[in-house]
Amino acid sequence: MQMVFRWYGENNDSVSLNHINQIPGVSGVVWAFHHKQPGEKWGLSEILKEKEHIESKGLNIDVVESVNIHEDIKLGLPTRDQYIDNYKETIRNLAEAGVKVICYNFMPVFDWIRTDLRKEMEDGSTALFYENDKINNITPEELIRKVTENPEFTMPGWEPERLEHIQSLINQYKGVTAEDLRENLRYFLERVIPVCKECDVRMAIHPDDPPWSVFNLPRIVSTQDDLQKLVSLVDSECNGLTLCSGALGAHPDNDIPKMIYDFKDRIHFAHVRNVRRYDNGDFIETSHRAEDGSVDIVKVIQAYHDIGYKGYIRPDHGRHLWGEECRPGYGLYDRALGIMYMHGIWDTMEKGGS
Ligand code: CS2
Ligand code: MN
Repeated sequence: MQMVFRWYGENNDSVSLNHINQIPGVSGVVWAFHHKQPGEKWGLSEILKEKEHIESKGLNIDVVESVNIHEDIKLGLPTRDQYIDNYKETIRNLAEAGVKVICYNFMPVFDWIRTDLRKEMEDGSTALFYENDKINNITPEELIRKVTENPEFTMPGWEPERLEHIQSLINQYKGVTAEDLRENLRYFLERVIPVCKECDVRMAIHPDDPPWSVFNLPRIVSTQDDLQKLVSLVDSECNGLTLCSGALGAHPDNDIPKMIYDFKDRIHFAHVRNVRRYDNGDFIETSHRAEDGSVDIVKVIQAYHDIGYKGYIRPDHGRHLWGEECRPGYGLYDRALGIMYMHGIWDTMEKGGS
């Protein structure tokens, strides 16, 4: 496995490249142009500039997370073709700079959703929390008001400039079924995967978070069956997965080690995160340690070791520890602890432990 660490860029992250370099066994950063709108092209010269900066600190740029998909592609509108053309050009430019894996998601309107970005835990740390009733009993309009009134409550997809469009976007999805969404994903993949093959890049879709439908929007990357359908959409190694143990692990039916064994040839990027699930559907993000959450991270890492995983792996969200001020879920300390936990399990297996 190749350990990498998500980094939001200079002036956009409380963690620096120097910090990342000091975590044992990290070879690269997972980066992106966060200022780009979905559907916008990423130019070669700006990519090369970022590459030079990151490489000057001794880290590689092999993994990008995310090149976001324009909603017109997800909705299957006639305007999608121009955005798909842009996407293809971005793939070519990223490949030219040496990028190997592109993580993306196909969730309508929102990326991950939580109801509390800094829920206090018993030990005084804070973590991302999802309260099922709150989402089930709130309309998107009310949630939008809450986000507008409380700037701290900003999640991916909830950026202020997007808020006013969210309601109309949600309306556009009325009548779009999961099958429609999957067909739109097929249309997209059938066009970009040949480009990936040509330039040796792998697409790695990130699962839905949480892995069920919210606000009646369709979702198609939530279960074992969904992953099976996804890999069958286009039968190529380039059509792959980001297996996120945290996103998928929020649903009790998802058996993460089984998914690792079953989809081993298609996993190009592993996100490792633990969550504690409650019977009412709530969940909180915990430390990586197996005993702290509901996902057995020891079994997860063992499964990667068993399949001889050579791909990229990163700690996903962490808790906020020791008073750290950082992006929600993306502090330095807990993710660094997570890395050492993963290395510990992996290295023990390498040395013949079980
Ligand atoms: C990430 C996702 O922060 C996270 O949970 O795993 O937001 C991920 O970056 C996107 O869904 C990928 O497109
Ligand atoms: Mn993830």
